[in-house]
Amino acid sequence: MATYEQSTEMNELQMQATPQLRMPDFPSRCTWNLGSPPSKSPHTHNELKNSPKILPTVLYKIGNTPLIRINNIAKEYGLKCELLAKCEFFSAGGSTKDRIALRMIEDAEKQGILKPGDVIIEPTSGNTGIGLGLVAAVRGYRCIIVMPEKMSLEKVDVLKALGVEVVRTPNAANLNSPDSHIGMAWKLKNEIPNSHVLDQYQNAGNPLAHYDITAEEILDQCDGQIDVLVAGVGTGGTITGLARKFKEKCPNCQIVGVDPEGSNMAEPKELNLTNETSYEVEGIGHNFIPTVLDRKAIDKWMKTDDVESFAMARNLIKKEGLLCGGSSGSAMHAAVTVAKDLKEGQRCVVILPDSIRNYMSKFLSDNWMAQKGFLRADCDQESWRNMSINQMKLPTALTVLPTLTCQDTIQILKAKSLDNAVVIDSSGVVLGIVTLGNITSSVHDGKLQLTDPVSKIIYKQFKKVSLNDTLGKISQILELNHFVLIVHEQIHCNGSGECEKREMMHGVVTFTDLITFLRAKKKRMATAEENQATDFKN
Ligand code: P1T
Repeated sequence: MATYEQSTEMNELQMQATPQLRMPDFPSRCTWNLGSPPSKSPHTHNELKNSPKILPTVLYKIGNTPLIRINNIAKEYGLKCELLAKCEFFSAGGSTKDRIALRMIEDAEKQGILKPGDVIIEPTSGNTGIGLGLVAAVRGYRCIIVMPEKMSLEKVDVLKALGVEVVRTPNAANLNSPDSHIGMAWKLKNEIPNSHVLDQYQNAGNPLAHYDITAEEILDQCDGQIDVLVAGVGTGGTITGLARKFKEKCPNCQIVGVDPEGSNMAEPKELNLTNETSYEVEGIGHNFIPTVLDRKAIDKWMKTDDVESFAMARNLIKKEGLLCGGSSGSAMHAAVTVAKDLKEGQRCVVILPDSIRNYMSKFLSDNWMAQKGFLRADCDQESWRNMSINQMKLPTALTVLPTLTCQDTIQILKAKSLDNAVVIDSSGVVLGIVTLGNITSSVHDGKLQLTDPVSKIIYKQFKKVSLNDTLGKISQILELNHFVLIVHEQIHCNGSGECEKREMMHGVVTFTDLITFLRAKKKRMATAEENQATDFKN
C-alpha cells in the first residue's frame, strides 16, 4: 500500500496558512515505496464499493466505468493482443477527473478545511472543473474555475450550466505569472474569503483516487492480468496512481505515459525536441513537472501529435462507437503502436479520459479540422474545401416576387428544371429562398395552399459571400444557415456622375447544391482513375 509524505497536514498548510501562489511543480515529498505497509501511509484509503440500487445522489455515478474491448481498430492494426479501453467518459461528469474532484472535496471536508458555504477555486483544463462543479452543485459550494483560453467553449457552457463562475486566462501566460490559470487561481484565493484551492497539481488525493479506486476497478475487470497500461499525462495523477498500484499488484505490467508534441514532460528529454510550440489536444501535456506526477513510475514515454490524436479519436467513434475526446485518441494512438509488439493472450489497457461532448465544435467538426489542417492529405474532404465557389459553375439564379403563388412557383421551377428560387422584393432586395421540395411537401401536408403566396414559406436565414470565397467557407456557413447568397460588387453611376458601390446577386448555394456538386466531382474522379487503370493495363 502506498504512503505519501505529502500529508493532509501539508494540504491544510497549503490551503490556509500560505495563501500565496503554490507552484504546481513544487518537489514532491511523497514517501511511497514499493512494498511499504498500509499502516505507514499518512492518508486514508477508500475501498471499492458496490453500487446501491437507487443512487442517493449523482455522485454515486462517479467512476465504476466499463472496460470495453477494441475490436475493429485492433484488427485494422493487425494486433494479436487484447486491446481494452477504460471508458472514463461514462462517469457522471463525463471524465476521469470526476474521481479526483470528489476525492479532493471529501478529503478537505473530512479535514475540516472545507465548510458549508465556502468557495472552491481551481485551475484546470476544464474536466477537473466540471467534476468540482458537479460535486459543488450537489453539496452547495460556490465554485470558481480558472481555465486557459485554449480550452473548449463546450466545457465553459457545461461549467456555467452547473452554476460555476468561469475565469479565462491567456494561453501564453508564463506559469509564474499571475495571469496564468494557476497564478490567477491563487490570486483569487487571496482575495476571496473562505476560499480554497484544492490544487490537483499537488493534492495527494489526485493520484490516490486512482490508486484506491480506478486501479482496483481495472485489476478486478482484468482478473489481475494486465501487460501494458497506456495513459495520457496532464497532472500525472491518473498514471501515477495506477502505476503505483500496478507495481504492487501486477509488477510486470509496463506503464506507458503519453505526452503531446510541444510538451516537455516525457523522458528522456530528447523525446521532447520538436518545432511544435503548441498543440490542440486538451488535458495532457505541460512545460513543467507537476508535483503529483511520479515519472519514476513510468516505464516508457510516447509522444503524439494533434493529427494522429484526432484521427484516432474519430476512428474510436466511427469504428468502435466510443464517443470519446481528443486525448483518448492520443492514448489509443500510442497504444496501437506499443501493442504491435504484444503476443496473443497479452492485454493492453488504455485510459479514455473524456467525452466528445467537450469537443463538438472542435475535432468533431470537419470545418474545424480543415481549418487547422488536421484532415489528412489523402482525405478527399481537404481538397474540395480550398476550391473557389467559381468552380461550382452555378446556374443563373431564378428570382421571384414574394406575391407569386406557390402553384406558379412550382410550375416555373419545374419548367426550368430548378430546385430553388430567390425571393426578392420590388426594389431587388433579397428576402430569402424557396425550394421546390419544401413547397410541394408543405402543400402535400396541408400546411400550405397552392394559392398562397411564396412569402409564406421563405427560408430567411442566409449569409453573403463573394465568388472568390472557398467551398470550405460555404460548407461552414451552411451548417447554421439555409443558404449562401453569392454576390459581386458593381459600381453604379447615375446621370449626374454620382457613383456608388452596389452588391449584385450572382447566385445561391444550398446544402443540396453543395452535396450534388461534390458527388459529381467524386464520380468524375473515380471514372478518371478507372480510365487511367485501363490505359495502364492496355
Ligand atoms: O491529469 P491527469 O490525471 O494526468 O489526466 C490527464 C488528462 C487526460 N485527458 C483529459 C481530457 C484531461 O482532461 C486530463 C486532465 N485534465 C485536467 C488536468 C483538468 O484540469 O481537467
